[in-house]
Amino acid sequence: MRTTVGIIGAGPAGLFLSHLLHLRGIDSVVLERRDRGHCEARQRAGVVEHGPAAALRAAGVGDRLDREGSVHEGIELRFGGRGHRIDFRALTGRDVVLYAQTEIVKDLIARRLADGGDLRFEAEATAIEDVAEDGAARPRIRFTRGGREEVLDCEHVVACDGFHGIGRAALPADRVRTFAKTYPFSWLGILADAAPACEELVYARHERGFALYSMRSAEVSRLYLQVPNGTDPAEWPHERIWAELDARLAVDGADARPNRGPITDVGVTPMRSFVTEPMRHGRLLLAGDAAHIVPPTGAKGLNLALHDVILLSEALHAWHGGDPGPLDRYSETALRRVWRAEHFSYWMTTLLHPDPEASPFEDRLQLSHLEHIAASRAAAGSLAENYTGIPEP
Ligand code: RFL
Ligand code: PHB
Repeated sequence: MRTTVGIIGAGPAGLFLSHLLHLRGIDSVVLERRDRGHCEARQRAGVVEHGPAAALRAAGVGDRLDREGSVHEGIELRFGGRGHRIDFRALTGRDVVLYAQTEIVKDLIARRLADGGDLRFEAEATAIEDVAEDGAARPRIRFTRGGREEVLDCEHVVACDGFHGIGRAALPADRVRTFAKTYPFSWLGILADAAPACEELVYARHERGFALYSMRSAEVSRLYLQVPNGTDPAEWPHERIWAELDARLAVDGADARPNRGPITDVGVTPMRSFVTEPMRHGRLLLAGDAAHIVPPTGAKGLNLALHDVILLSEALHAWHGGDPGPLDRYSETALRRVWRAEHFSYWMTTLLHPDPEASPFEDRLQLSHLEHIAASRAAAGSLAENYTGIPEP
């Protein structure tokens, strides 16, 4: 079997790349180890920056995002029993769209299949190898499907296979540097059939821990609680979850409790920062979570994945037109944005989570920093700029 671009992973990165390449007349095959239903149901990100939202529209896959997504012109920072609105529109002229990653994945799968795209579910890539052909080394993906081993020969391979995929490990260890940071807490993610009690996202810093109030629709709330690493969701019966959310989202003199309703999904997400440099070796390229991870506090992971593949589709198109320059610069260009997002996500995380290992001094600094953002237009502007879309250098 042969294709121009072999893509491992049918997450947002792999699917959008396959669609963007199709629009440029470049064929690809997407190999995905899970089944379609699993990919479409995996609860994850919700915030789409202005730029990636525009790119989805420009690629003809933004109709439902425009119809069903909701435009958010700000967020609330809540601490010390008070809420402080960060007005994105006033500070940056931009906004973000709340549209679940599950829906982006559904839209992209439907569109690829409608366009005759070659998506292979339950096809697990097991190795990426170089094969000598006409004096050049071409990449080959080995994969298993239905118990059989098969091979896919390609001009390029793009590993969009997430943090636990095989792509990153296929880069030669002596050419690669990785940078990593862990955090002394995780997030408990909660999906509930309950009408959101607020219109905008609330990022709450409370002595008991961070809480995030987000939503999926007029009927579904998406909530997160900071929990210790190693937490088993079974330690969090539904009554405990609601009581904790009530406490952490409390506002002085007002009822800020979230509306309650049946909880349909609970999961624990560890917090991690991670970068691989470079994101390319020869004809093997990395994109999205395969190359970099951010803690979810800055809402950047999905956006970085989409930005990577926008760059990559342009670079691969140029390469096929005889210009290798953009592909040669792919890693360096992508990493500039990645590092900005790494810093912003780290900054938002350390700003909003009381660190169980921090000293009382550091705790006070955190509160002072929050007060500064609430009081200073310049400080709030920096948060808003980074949140809505990282300014190009
Ligand atoms: P994905 O989505 O992990 O997809 C990788 C795919 O590769 C498949 N795969 C393989 N397939 C074949 N062979 C193999 N050997 C394979 N190994 C793996 C996997 O099955 C999977 O289908 O990576 P991608 O496409 O790079 O997309 C990245 C995003 O999913 C991720 O960055 C975001 O979800 C992060 N994130 C958020 N990002 C935002 O921009 N805004 C947010 O609000 C936001 N909130 C979040 C988040 C991530 C979270 N979790 C659970 C990690 C909230 C949470 C709770
Ligand atoms: C979400 O709605 O899932 C969400 C929103 C903002 C974040 C992280 C997750 O920072």
